[in-house]
Amino acid sequence: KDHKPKVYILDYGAGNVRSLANSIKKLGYEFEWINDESDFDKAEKLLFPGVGSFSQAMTSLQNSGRYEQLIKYIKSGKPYFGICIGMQVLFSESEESLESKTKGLGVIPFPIRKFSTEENQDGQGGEKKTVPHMGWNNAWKSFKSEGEEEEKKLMLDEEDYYFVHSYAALLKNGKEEYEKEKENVKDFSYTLSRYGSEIFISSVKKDNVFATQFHPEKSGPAGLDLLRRWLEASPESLSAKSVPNTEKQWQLTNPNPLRNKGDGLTKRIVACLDVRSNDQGDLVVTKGDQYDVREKSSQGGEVRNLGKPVELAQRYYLDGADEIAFLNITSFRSSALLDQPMLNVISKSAETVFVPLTIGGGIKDTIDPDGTKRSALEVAGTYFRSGADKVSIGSEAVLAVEELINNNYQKTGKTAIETISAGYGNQAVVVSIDPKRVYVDDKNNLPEKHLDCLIYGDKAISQTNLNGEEKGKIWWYQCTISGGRDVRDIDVVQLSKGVEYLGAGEILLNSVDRDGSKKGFDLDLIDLVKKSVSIPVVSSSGAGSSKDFIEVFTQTRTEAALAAGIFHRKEVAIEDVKLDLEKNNLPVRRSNL
Ligand code: 1PR
Repeated sequence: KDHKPKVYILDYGAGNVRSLANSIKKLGYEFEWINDESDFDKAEKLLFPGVGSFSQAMTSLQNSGRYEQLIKYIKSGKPYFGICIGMQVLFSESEESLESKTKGLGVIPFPIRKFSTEENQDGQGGEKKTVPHMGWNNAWKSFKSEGEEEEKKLMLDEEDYYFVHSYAALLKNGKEEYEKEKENVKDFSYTLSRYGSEIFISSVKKDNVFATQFHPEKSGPAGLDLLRRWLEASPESLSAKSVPNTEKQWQLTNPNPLRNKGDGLTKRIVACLDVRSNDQGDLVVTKGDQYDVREKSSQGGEVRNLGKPVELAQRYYLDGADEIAFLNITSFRSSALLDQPMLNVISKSAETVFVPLTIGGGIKDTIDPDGTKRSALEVAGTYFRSGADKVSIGSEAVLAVEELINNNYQKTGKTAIETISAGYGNQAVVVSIDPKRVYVDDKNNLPEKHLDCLIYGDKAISQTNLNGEEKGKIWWYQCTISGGRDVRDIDVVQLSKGVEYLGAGEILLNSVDRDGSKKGFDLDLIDLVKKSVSIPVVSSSGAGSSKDFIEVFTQTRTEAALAAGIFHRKEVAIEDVKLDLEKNNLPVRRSNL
């Protein structure tokens, strides 16, 4: 009875598979990597955490000879668990590889299609939908079927899981189309999820094959529980023949009425750790006011020390943070790859923190002191292998967009954003922006190129929360580099559009003015950027209380809100922020730790 099945993981070297390995270890199981064909024979259970793109995954399966081996394994009837792209490859084809015409494994006769950015976010005529679908969403059973009991053991209805993808097994709209598509999947059990008005298959099971579009290894306790159920189940029970769906009616609405509003995603709360070495050389979490992280000179002028990075990351995970970001705030002074302590912070954190991790600071082409050249792609790859899910690019992104504008929007293919998003997918590339407000007396003195970035205080959203302080004023948002030290002649709208064009998948939007101020988020800045792009925006800087989170989620369309100081100083608990958001009918992930 105590025999633990031999678990294998199939990896083709594209992105963060460390987290899956860590979560299996955390659950008390051993595993091996698939190294050669004989490993497929030895495997009693196989996990395939596909990352990157569909065609990249299929091409590397084919080139490495794994394609036939994988098909053979699946046909053998032994349990398979595919994650994200590891689910999509089971399907017949994907819109993502229309050009290369790469086919999928064809286990599920159904196509993968791209989410529409054209439709309105919530069907009520707001802004366009953000793609990728990134964040926490839930999944519900599509049918009441005889097979339900068996599948129920794996998937639970009410949990939220972490998704990040631009393509999905989308159901075509329209009743007739539904009827047709239903035929193709009638032998499968699956859950559905909703993004905007689009419904897609979020997990699927037939006989020995189980797969999820979301990442259980990044889905906190709910994801770990799902993995645990799959690991604990005997291979025989996992591979038992599924009972075909008998129910005629599709269940197309979320059974949880609260989850039928908005785009379907929960509002993400991100905890941010600004990390640097203090004057004693220890890596500490620090926190600035308007980016100044030192105590006043009358108090000794030391770098503020708010704790140890790994410990704090663990604390925030347990408190229910939906994501954790580490910003290596002085990294632009040294080579990121030589920064072993920072790599250790990521790999140590990834051992116990099962929500997405972002690492920023120094993601750019660098030269080691011994003259060795390191590309940004190499630097990012090292972080991904240590357990990071996304890298965040700051200064380098500003320089890249300046160059893009000077070159009349001709891409070079060589910037950090382009190379990393080509290698690891755009969902893995965050751009962190550090803008400053610049007040102007007269808009006529402002160069025309910045006019799209102009805010009139009288019409400002934030005039409501700043007691009329901004009345009569006009300002724009200028970008900075090197942690706010140097201002550049580029505004936040130009930068946001430019980085999206280059392939960034998310924007982390700070504000030098609001950082550490507890005055609330700069709603005008956030609204401006959100309206300029269709990638997710994480709003940062200035959070002072739950009220500020409610405000940013009701007054702008931001996907996520980030805070540092109030969490570090334990002034506000993440759990309380979430409770308050919920009271205001804003959906949040509740982690039952
Ligand atoms: O330019 O690619 O090496 O990246 C450097 C990164 O470090 C950038 O993301 C930049 O934002 C960040 N950074 C550089 N210097 C500082 C500093 O504080 N001196 N920190 C810095 C940025 C801002 C937020 C902060 C929020 C929330 N800190 O990360 O956590 O403002 O704070 P609050 O809730 O307390 O208001 P590169």
